[in-house]
Amino acid sequence: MRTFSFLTLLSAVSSVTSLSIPPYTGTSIKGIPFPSLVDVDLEELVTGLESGLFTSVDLVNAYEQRILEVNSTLHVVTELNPDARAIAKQADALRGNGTILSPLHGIPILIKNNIATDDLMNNTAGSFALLGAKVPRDSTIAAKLRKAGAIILGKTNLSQWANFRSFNSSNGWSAYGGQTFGAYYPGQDPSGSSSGSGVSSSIGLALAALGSETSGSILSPADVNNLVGIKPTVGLVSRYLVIPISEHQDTVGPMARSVKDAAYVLQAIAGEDKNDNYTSAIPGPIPDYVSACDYSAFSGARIGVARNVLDIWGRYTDKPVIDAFNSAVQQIEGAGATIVDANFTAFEQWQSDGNGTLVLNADFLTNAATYFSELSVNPNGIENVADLQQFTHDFPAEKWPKRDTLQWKTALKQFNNTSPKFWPAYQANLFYGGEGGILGALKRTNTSAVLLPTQLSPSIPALVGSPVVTVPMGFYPSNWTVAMNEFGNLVSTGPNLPFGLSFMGPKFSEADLIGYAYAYEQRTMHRNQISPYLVPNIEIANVVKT
Ligand SMILES: *[C@@H]1O[C@H](CO)[C@@H](O)[C@H](O)[C@H]1NC(C)=O
Ligand SMILES: *[C@@H]1O[C@H](CO)[C@@H](O)[C@H](O)[C@H]1NC(C)=O
Ligand SMILES: *[C@@H]1O[C@H](CO)[C@@H](O)[C@H](O)[C@H]1NC(C)=O
Ligand SMILES: *[C@@H]1O[C@H](CO)[C@@H](O)[C@H](O)[C@H]1NC(C)=O
Ligand SMILES: *[C@@H]1O[C@H](CO)[C@@H](O)[C@H](O)[C@H]1NC(C)=O
Ligand SMILES: *[C@@H]1O[C@H](CO)[C@@H](O)[C@H](O)[C@H]1NC(C)=O
Ligand SMILES: *[C@@H]1O[C@H](CO)[C@@H](O)[C@H](O)[C@H]1NC(C)=O
Ligand SMILES: *[C@@H]1O[C@H](CO)[C@@H](O)[C@H](O)[C@H]1NC(C)=O
Ligand SMILES: *[C@@H]1O[C@H](CO)[C@@H](O)[C@H](O)[C@H]1NC(C)=O
Ligand SMILES: *[C@@H]1O[C@H](CO)[C@@H](O)[C@H](O)[C@H]1NC(C)=O
Ligand SMILES: CC(=O)N[C@H]1CO[C@H](CO)[C@@H](O)[C@@H]1O
Repeated sequence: MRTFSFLTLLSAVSSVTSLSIPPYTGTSIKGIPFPSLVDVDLEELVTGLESGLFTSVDLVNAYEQRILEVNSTLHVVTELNPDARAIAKQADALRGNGTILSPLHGIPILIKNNIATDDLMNNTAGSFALLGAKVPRDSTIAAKLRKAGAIILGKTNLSQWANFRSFNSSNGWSAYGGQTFGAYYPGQDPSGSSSGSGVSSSIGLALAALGSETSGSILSPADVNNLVGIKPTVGLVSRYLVIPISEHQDTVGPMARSVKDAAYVLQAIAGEDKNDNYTSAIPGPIPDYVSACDYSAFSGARIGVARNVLDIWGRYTDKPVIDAFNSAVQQIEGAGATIVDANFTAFEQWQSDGNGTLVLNADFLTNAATYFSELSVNPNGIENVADLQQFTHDFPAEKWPKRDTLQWKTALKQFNNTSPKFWPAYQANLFYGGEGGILGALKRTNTSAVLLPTQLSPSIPALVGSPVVTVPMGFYPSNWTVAMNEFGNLVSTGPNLPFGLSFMGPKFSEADLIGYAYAYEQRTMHRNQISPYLVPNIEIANVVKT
């Protein structure tokens, strides 16, 4: 357990001579105790910057060296931003004359390699098809991070095309970035598709990272990498110039080590954008997500459990996960919530329905073509999914056919989302996610959130674009038997691997979900109960000039 606190450092800084150093598990900078970068949170980094203990340039140097320490074993980061140090210098200069753009001012953040930046970094979704491609301007997300003063430190590896290429591949593999591994067990499946974002946040290669989700791609890597992940409502965050799968399901969100840090990052990226008209559904001013972090959030709350989903899928879920979930429900009840069943009434019917795949295929055909048409430089002349498939088959480094392209082959046989056939398929999604799924369950039971183990939570909210927040809930016992993934190259479950708890809510209920997630996190702090087997050694102290 760490013992450093925000207040400890403030008093230490202001009275260095009479300092009595408290015990701590981190490092010390200029003789002053400071948490290790694997544990540090945003408020602690801000305190260090404000007190002059270190600069943003120091942070960039430390994080870059950490990335290089583990890059050849974990393959987490595909590209460093060559401008990061100059941006940090500028942030330091602004801070020096009293200009602070936001709480993220001068803080390094990594972003998934499908979020475009108009700079020297490539945006490829892990494919050589887009290497060297250029966008005419920053994605709205990247522009918002810059406006908040954050430093985009680099691009993280991912399951190629956000896992929309193969029927049989491995999480976290891309032709461009290689195979990402998790840091909690040698050869760990990092899950996906925001694999590098998950692993980099978990071992402190930046304060936090952005991932994207169509169905599980933030939640699942947050789950297995001991992180908080926020999958925002589709439309809360702009997708403009983010390589798409589905306009109806895609969203971008933070992956961080604490609920509050995730809330700070969400605050910076949420908001309306004329280039993504789904954001016009935002119901009002963006709430203050940081002050939504409320220890008493469960007091008087009605919280549901998707009991029938647990009954149906629980059979295939490992006992440690179910046991931890049952304890979590009890703790939430003990914290003042009323717990009721909130069943997804059409869940069984949904399992044998194929409309969800039709919707994703149809959206990808249209939305990928739109993204390609927005490029200002398109070196391989990729205009649509057929071109992409051809390129991938012809380019040896794409590892076809060992890594297949069956997702595209299937999509290309089908209609796109301008076809009249799209509407009924999409309506089926809205039923299974809505009346028959999460939205109906919330309404019928008058609950403000529904709980599931994160292993079981992503699919139904994905259908309607509703939000989910995951928080660490526990981990497998140290004698758990190792099991491999289907592709045969990754450890999918094993000793000490983490897992999380999901809070699912109505659209645009992020502030409530953050409140619950925080109230649960602060009572349990499961994140601190296990450590990664591999953590970089470089700390800020190693780069600070004294
Ligand atoms: C990651 O490591 C590989 C192998 O050591 C190296 O070639 C590559 O340049 C590194 N990537 C970055 C971003 O430094
Ligand atoms: C602060 O410094 C920045 C960068 O050097 C400069 O652009 C800005 O004008 C300065 N602002 C004030 C209020 O001095
Ligand atoms: C982007 O890709 C080009 C082409 O391979 C390469 O020359 C360049 O170094 C890459 N950019 C970064 C920041 O790695
Ligand atoms: C968004 O814009 C597209 C055309 O750019 C239009 O077809 C669609 O109806 C708009 N959607 C909303 C929700 O306004
Ligand atoms: C929820 O579903 C389970 C079956 O999985 C059932 O036992 C339970 O009674 C249901 N709860 C409600 C309130 O309908
Ligand atoms: C899609 O939903 C419709 C309406 O419920 C149903 O008739 C049809 O069989 C579904 N299609 C597939 C492919 O499952
Ligand atoms: C979508 O399908 C329609 C009808 O088949 C076709 O005219 C259009 O070109 C397709 N759009 C894309 C992006 O493939
Ligand atoms: C729903 O629950 C809230 C408490 O969370 C309560 O204030 C409200 O009266 C309830 N409404 C209905 C219709 O039961
Ligand atoms: C792991 O340890 C627990 C007790 O700590 C024991 O009950 C269980 O049988 C062990 N499992 C294996 C696979 O050895
Ligand atoms: C998936 O790929 C792996 C590795 O090539 C192979 O061993 C396995 O049999 C494949 N599974 C299926 C279902 O095709
Ligand atoms: C850009 C980059 O760092 N690529 C590395 C990713 O990982 C592979 C191995 O899987 C390396 O070969 C690349 O150099």
